[in-house]
Amino acid sequence: MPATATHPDLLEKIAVAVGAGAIEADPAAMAPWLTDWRGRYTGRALAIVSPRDAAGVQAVVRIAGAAGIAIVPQGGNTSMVAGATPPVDRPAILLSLRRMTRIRALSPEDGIAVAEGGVILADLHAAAEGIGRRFPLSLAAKGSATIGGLIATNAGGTQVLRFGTMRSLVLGIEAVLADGSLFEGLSALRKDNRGYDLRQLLAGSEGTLGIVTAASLRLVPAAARRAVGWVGLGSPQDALTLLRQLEDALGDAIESFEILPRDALALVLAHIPGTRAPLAEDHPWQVLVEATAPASGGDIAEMLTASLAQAIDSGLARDATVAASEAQAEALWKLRESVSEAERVDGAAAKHDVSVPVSAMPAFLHLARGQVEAAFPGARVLAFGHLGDGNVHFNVRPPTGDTGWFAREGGAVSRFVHDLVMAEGGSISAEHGIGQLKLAEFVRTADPVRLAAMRAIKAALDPRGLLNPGKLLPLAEIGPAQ
Ligand code: 2HG
Ligand code: ZN
Repeated sequence: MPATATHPDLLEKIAVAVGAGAIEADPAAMAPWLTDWRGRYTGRALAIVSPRDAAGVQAVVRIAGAAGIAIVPQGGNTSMVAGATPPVDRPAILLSLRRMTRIRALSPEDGIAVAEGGVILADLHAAAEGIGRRFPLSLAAKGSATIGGLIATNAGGTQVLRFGTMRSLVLGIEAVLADGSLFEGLSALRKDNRGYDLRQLLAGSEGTLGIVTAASLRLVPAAARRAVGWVGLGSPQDALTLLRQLEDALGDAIESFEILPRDALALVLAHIPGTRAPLAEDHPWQVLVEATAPASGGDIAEMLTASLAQAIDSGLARDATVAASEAQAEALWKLRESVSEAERVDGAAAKHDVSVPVSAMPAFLHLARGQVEAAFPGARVLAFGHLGDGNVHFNVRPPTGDTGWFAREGGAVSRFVHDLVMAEGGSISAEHGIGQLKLAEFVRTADPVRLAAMRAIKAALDPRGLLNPGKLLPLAEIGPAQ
């Protein structure tokens, strides 16, 4: 698509509104932002436009809208479902929030941070720490994922067990809507019952209803101490029993409870430099558990160690270690957070981000694995993640050495896995969203009432289908831009 030749006026108008320095139309410079993190989708853009403020975003949306050009919002480009990759079949502006990095306010009294859409999660963590508070959402991509994208996808991560997903941490939102108007919903009132909750409608809308330019976010007291343990177990059922025992003993100090099968640890040790096995022996399943406590809350490491020792004595756990230093805690977290990257380095995988009721997860893991392996001989299931939330990444890797398998069987495997999940009353997207990757499967499996309501909302707020087309809802159902 000869971008600048086809739409020179458009880019000129945008340059007048936000400055020529905010526009990048060089194909080589744009390339890294046009392909998704796993390298499965590559889109096209007339230009990447990076405004500095909400007024700039409004101007770009208005100018592009007047020309019928789509807008694809993007933060750190870490979507697992190609939710921020532009389309190939219609002209689009890639609207990057990466220059909107201001933390507008930090209030320890209100327990609130007001951060712009392009603020990187790790930077928000640091800023909150600076005032003795904590923003309690974390995930492996924290060094690049941005607040706007985390809200747009209602991100989960590794602390959902205690603090919920992004939705439960968002108190207010400022967003540019499809007509260029600004929804000024930053006021972080704890109580506000003026009808529809637009904030929560925008959270998880994947950029299809508005572009999040800033948010008021809930901060929690900083944890004075944390204890991180690694446990070897025989089965997911034992892991779940252990979680409930730890909760009985330590209450809501338990923040993370992440499960990994033997193969996931092996992949990390093989592909991620500087990692080593935390336990002397290899176990079929492993759990990373993190507990935190305030200064007055007793020695949390001692409490976790005692509970894990009891679990070993009773035969529930096979082995365990508790980090003796912050460096050891980081090393354990690195093992967990590197699974996705190790799997990516290893090669293609059919990825399924699924949830079922927590109590049903152990049986689901066992039965679904058996059924997938029977139906797709040689396929290797790698299911890991957030056991305490009833959400695992039920990924399926090709038979060893079969390079054509993914293209041949990937779609059928995904339909097979999703059918098993739906039969359990589960969700085919627990935390990554729908984006492009899950779109066909979402439409195939979704309740028609849910789909109709979503289409009606989209049609009301973005009747021309200009915002992030081709994500979440199929284009044909909204109608192309005029
Ligand atoms: C995680 O929990 C992420 O590590 C990524 O959500 C999961 O790569 C995946 O399938
Ligand atoms: Zn996850």
